[in-house]
Amino acid sequence: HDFSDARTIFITGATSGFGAATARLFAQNGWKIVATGRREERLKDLQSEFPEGQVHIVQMDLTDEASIKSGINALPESHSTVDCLFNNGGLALGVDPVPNVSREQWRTMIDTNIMGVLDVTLNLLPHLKKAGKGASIVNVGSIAGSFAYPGGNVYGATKAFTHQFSYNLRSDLAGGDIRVTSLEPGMAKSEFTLVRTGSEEANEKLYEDVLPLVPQDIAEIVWFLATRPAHVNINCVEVMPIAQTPSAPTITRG
Ligand code: NDP
Ligand code: 8X3
Repeated sequence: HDFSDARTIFITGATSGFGAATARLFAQNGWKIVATGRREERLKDLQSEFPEGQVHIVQMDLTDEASIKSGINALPESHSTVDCLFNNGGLALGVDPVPNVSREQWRTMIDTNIMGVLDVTLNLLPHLKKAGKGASIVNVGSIAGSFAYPGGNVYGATKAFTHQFSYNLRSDLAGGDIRVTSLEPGMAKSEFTLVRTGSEEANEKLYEDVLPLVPQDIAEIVWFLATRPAHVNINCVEVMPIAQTPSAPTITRG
């Protein structure tokens, strides 16, 4: 296989859920992949599914700036021109309302969902610039960044950050070639709820009798975004399963 002319997508959180599905979809369509995440075994499994030279893996912890920098600085020449950055890695921790929260969990969400996205973006910009016209950044926000719910406190706030940072980044990059999209999904079945609750039971219960989005749905949207003509910037995509609706603000009586 000759991948010398293939485009490259850099994915954070490629070991599971949206990131893993997106890696597979782009690889099946001939793109080169930089797959990153903490769980190295899963990265190796992903790499082994595709021809040699197509998937470059980097063990990277989004809460650790040094690991982001060293992973990006060590990109091989073959994967160092990046056409799309999928800022996807992230997590929620905890479902309880204030004040029944853990400061440590809050810190982890802020470090991962905010500082991780910032550090990856800043360090990857020169590689996106090398790609020139058609380059894009897709940042994963959430409907939790727009719609409040009890227990959403800091998770939702980190995703509101993602939305506004995406828009502000577009402003900073004005006049250049790099597009920026805030992709804001609703309920989707991945390992998200398992990580958030630490409970198989809670995970099963949330998705009971409902058809949520699946990672492939998100992968197909990322594909659409990354393959628009170079002059088209889709600012924001908000997507829910048909079974989920934006509900009215809650009223407390009595
Ligand atoms: P998963 O739990 O299935 O995947 C999360 C990914 O993020 C994993 O690959 C994980 O990799 C990575 N990740 C988490 N923490 C770190 C870290 N410190 N360093 C590096 N990678 C990390 O969940 P989803 O696929 O659903 O989540 C992807 C994104 O989508 C997240 O940002 C999430 O907030 C967002 N989202 C999810 C929704 C849902 O309902 N599922 C809806 C809207 C948004 P590893 O553990 O190997 O490091
Ligand atoms: C995940 C969606 O609504 O479960 O970002 O918080 S929600």
